Amino acid sequence: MSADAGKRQAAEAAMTYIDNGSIIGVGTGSTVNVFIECLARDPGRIRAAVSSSEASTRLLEDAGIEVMDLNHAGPLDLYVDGADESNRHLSLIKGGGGALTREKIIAGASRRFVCIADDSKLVGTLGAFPLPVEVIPMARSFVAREIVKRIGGQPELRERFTTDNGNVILDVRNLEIAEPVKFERTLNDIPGVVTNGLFALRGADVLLLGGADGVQTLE
Ligand code: ABF
Repeated sequence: MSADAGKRQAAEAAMTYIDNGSIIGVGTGSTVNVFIECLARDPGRIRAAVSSSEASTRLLEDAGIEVMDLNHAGPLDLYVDGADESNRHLSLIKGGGGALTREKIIAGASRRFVCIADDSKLVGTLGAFPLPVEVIPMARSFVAREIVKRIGGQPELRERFTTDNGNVILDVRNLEIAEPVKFERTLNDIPGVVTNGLFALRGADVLLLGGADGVQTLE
C-alpha cells in the first residue's frame, strides 16, 4: 500500500474522534492536509479550528473552516496532527514541516492528541529522522555547540527556512534517542532553544497508523 493511501486511512479514522460542533486543534503536514480535505467534505462538523501553521490556516480557510486564535478558543478537547516518527510509547519526533512550536503549544492545550500517520512512521527507537530544534537566530551557533556537548549528533542549519515565528531550525542527525523524555528536557534547558521536536513529555494519546492491513490504533 502506498504511504498516501495509509495517510488517507489514518486521516479518515481521525474524523471519528471529533465531537460534532467542537473547536479542534489542527496540525501541519501532508497527512493533516488529507485530514483537512476530510473536514471540507463534512461542513459544519466542527465549529472552528485552531491552526498550528500559516500553511494549515490557508488550507482551512480555503475549505471554508473558521480559524480561531488559541487565546480565544481556550482549552481544546482534541488536537489532530501528524509526525515524522513515533515509537510504541507514542513519543514522537515532529517538526519536519517546521511548525513544531505551535504544534507543541496546541498539543499541550488539548485534552486528547490524536496523531495520524502512515505505518512507515512507527520505529523502534527515535532518531533516524533528523531531530528539528527551533532556535532564536542569534543563538544558532551557540545552540549547535551545546547540542553536540550535551546529546551528541550533528546539528545542521535548515537552509533557506524561517519558521512562522521568525526563527531558524537546526536538524540534528545521527541520534539514537532511547530516552526521549531525558533528551527533551536536556534540549529544553539550552538557552536559545525555542522548541525541540521531541514530543515525549507530552506525547500522543492515540496513534492511528494507516497501512496494508487497515488502520492500527495504538494508545
Ligand atoms: C507535522 O507533521 C510535523 O510535525 C511533521 O513533521 C509532519 C509530518 O509530515 P507528513 O504528515 O507530511 O509526513 O505535524
